[in-house]
Amino acid sequence: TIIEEHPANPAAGDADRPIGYGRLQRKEDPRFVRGKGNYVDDIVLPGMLHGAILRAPVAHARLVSIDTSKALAHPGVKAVITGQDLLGLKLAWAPTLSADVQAVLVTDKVRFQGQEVAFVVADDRYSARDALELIEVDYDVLPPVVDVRKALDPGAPVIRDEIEGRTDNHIFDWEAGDKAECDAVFASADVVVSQEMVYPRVHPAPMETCGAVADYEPIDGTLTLYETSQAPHAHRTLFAIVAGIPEHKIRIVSPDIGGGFGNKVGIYPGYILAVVGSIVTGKPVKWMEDRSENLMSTSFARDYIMQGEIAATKDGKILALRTNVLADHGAFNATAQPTKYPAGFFHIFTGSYDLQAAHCKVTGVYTNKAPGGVAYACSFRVTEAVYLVERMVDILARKLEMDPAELRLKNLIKPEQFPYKNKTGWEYDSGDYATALRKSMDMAGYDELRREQKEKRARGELMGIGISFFTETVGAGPRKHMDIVGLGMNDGAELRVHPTGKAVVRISVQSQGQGHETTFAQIVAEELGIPPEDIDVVHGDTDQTPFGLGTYGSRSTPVSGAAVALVARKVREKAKFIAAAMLETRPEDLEWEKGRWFVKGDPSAGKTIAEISMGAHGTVALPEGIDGNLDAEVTYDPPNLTFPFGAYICVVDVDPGTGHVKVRRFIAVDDCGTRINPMIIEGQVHGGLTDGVGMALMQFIEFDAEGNNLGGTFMDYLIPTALEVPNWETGFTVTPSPHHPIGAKGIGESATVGSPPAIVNAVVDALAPFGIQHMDMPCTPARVWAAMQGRPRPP
Ligand code: MCN
Ligand code: CUM
Repeated sequence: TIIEEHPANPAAGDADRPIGYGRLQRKEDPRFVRGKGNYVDDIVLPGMLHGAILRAPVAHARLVSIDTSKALAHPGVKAVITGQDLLGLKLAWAPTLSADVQAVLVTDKVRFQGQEVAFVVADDRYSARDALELIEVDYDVLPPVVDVRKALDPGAPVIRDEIEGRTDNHIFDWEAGDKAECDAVFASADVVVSQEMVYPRVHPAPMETCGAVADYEPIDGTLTLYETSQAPHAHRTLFAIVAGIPEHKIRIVSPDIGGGFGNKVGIYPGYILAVVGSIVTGKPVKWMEDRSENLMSTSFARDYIMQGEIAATKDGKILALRTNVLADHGAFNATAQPTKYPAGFFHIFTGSYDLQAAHCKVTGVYTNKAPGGVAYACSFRVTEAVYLVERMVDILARKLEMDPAELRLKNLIKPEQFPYKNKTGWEYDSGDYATALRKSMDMAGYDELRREQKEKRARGELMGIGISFFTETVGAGPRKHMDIVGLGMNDGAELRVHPTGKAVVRISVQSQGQGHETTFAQIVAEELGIPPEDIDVVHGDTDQTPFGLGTYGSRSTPVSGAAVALVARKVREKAKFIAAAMLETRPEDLEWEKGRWFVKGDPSAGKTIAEISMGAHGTVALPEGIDGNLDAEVTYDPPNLTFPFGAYICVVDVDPGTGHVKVRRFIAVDDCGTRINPMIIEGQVHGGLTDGVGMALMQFIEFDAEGNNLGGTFMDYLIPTALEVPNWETGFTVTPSPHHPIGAKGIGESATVGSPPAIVNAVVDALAPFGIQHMDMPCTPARVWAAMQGRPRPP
C-alpha cells in the first residue's frame, strides 16, 4: 500500500492540481515571516497591569512568615497577593489533571525550588519585578527529597504532609500485561538480558514561554482570558470549576502560540494568578514568564528510571519483555494524560514486535521538584516506552551476536497480523513494518555502512550505527476508553460555505506551529473541491469554535482531522439534495466528482459547490427538510487510536580523544498513513529529530543535593542548533489507517519518540570495542569519555 506522492504544488489556477495532498505552502507563514504573528505577549488592553511571581529560592521549606508591606508601598504596585489571600478566596489549591491538587501560592510549605510564593500586580513589568525583592519571607528550610530512588525510604521526608494521614511519598502503582504469564515465559527462555536505564528529566522549552492576559469584567461577570494554551476548551471548563465563574461567562483565547510541545497543556498557577489579579484590581492583568521561570517551574518531561528485561530464544525469537519503572512526578501529581492511565500510554512498550507476553509496572513518587512529566512531544510517554524496547532489542542483539537490523526484521509484527492486539491491550490499526525498515536500510546503504564501520574499527576509529523501529499510539481518544478529568476526548468541526462558495471551518484543536490553518483547509478542499486558499480555518477561541479537547498527543489529525473530513462530507451530501433541486432531477441520479454534482450519464449537467451554495442561499425551491444554507457540524468520537510507525537509522562518529559524538547521518522513514501535506510532515519530522539529538546528546535537568535546579537557563539546558544536526534524510511509506475517514495517522511526535534510541544505539555501537552495553542519556562528551576510560559516570 505505498501510494506515490502527487507532484509539488502546481501553479494556482490549474484545475487538476492535487489540492488534497500537495505540498501547499503554509497559509500562516506570511504573517509569521513578516513579524505579524499575534502572541499573548503582543496583547495590550486599555489600563492593563502587569504581574510578577515571587518564587521560592529553596526546594523544601516551611513558610514561617511573609511580609508584603514594603512591596505594597513600592511606586506603581497595585496589589500583592499571598497564599493566605487565596485561602480566603478558596483558590490556594487548584486541582491538577491527575486528580491531585497543586498549590497556586504557597500557604504552608515550599515543595520545589521555583515554586510560586506571592504575586505582585503593578503598573508595569519592571515595577512588579522590583517589588518582588521587597517581599520579606522567612523560611524554615527542610531536608529535600531529590533522589527518586530514596523517595520511598522509610525515613524520607514526607513532601505532601498537608494531606491527612499521608506518611510517605508514594503516588501510585500501575500495571499492564499478565505478570504470571510473562514470568513463565521468562523462566523457560534460552536467553534473558536485563538493563537499567534512565530517561532523564528534560524540558520542552518552547521558544515562547507561558503567559496570560486576564480581563475580568465585574459588571457582567465575564472573564476573557488570553492564554498560551494547547487546549482552550478544556481550560475553560476547568476555570469554571476552579474559579466558580459560570462557563458561558468565560472566553478563552489562545492566539498564535510560539511552540507548545506539551508545555502548554496544563493550567499553571500564573494563569490563575492573572485572573485573581484582574478580579482584585478590576483591571486587565498580564503575566508572562521569563526563561528561567519556564525551565524551573512548568511541565518537565520524562524522568523515568526503567529496569528492563527481555527474553528470547537462542536463535533470536523475542518472547517477552518486562519492566519496572520508578517515575519521578515532582511535588504535585500534575501529569496530563487520560484518567485511567497514570503512566500515559507507556504500556505500548511492547513496541513493534510480536511477543508472547509482556508486563510493566510503574510506581509514581513525589520528590521536591517541579511537577509535570507528560510533555516534549511524548505521545503520553510513548517516548519512554520506545526508548526502553529499542534499547533492550539492541542489547539482546549484542548478546546473541546478531545484527540489530536482522533481529528486528525477524521479530516485527507482520502485515497480515493487523489489526494486531498486543499483550497489554492495544489494538494496532495497520502496519507494514518490514517494508519501512528495509526502505530505511536501502536509503542508508546499510551493508556498506557496516563494511565501513569494520574498516574503521580496524584502524581504531569509533563509528556507530544505530537503528530504532517505533510504533506510536496517537489520537486520544475513544470515549469508551478514555477521558481527561472526566471530559470525553471527542472533537467538533463546524463548516460554513458562504453564498459565493468560500468557506470557513471551525475546529476544536489549537495550532502551536503545526500548520493547522493549512492542512485542515486541505482536508476540506479534498472533500469539497474548493481551493484551500478559499477556506479559512478558525481555531483557538472558545467563543468561535466547537468544544473539543485540544492539541497534544498528536491527536489533531486523528481526531479533529477526521471531524473536518466528516463535516465536509456532510455538506457534500446536503449539496446533493440542493443540486438535485437546481437540476430538476432526483438526488440518486447524481454523481460526485471533485467539486461538483452532475447527472449520471450527462456530465455537462452539473453544479459546483459554489453554485450549489449560491442556490442554497438564493431562491432555489429547497426540498423538504433541507434548510437554506450549506453549513454542517459534527462531533467525532474516534473508534480507536491510530498507530503511526517508522524506521530510523543513525550514524555517529565518536572522537576517541574527547568523547564528542557527531551525528553524521540520520535516515528517517515515517509512515503516518495518508499524508495531507508532505512539506509540513517533513517539517514536523525535522523538528522532532532535532529534539532527539538534544535529548540523546545534550539535554537534562539535574538537581544538586539541596534540590537546586541546575538547568534553569539556556547556558545549562542546551538547545540543539543547525550546527549539531546533520542534513536529515527522510523517506516514507503510506499505510492508511483503516478507521480514519481519510486514512491519516498523527505525525507530530513521531520523530521525537523514535530518534533518541537510534542515536543512543549508535553511540553504544560505536563504543562496542570498550565492551560497553549501555549509556544513559545525554551522551555528553564527559560521559562518553568517562565510559571509554572505565570511570564512573559524571553528572
Ligand atoms: N499532518 C499531515 N498528514 C498526516 C498527519 C499530520 O499533513 N498524516 C499534518 C497535520 O495536518 C498537522 C501536522 O502535520 O498540520 C501535525 O499533525 P498531528 O500529527 O495531528 O499533530 P498535532 O497537530 O496534534 O500536533 C501536536 C504535536 C505535539 S503533541 C507536539 S508535543 C508538538 C508537535 O505536534 N508540538 C509542536 N509538533 C509541533 N510543531 C511545532 N511547530 N510546534 C509545536 O509546539
Ligand atoms: Cu506529550 S507533548 Mo504533545 O502531547 O503536546
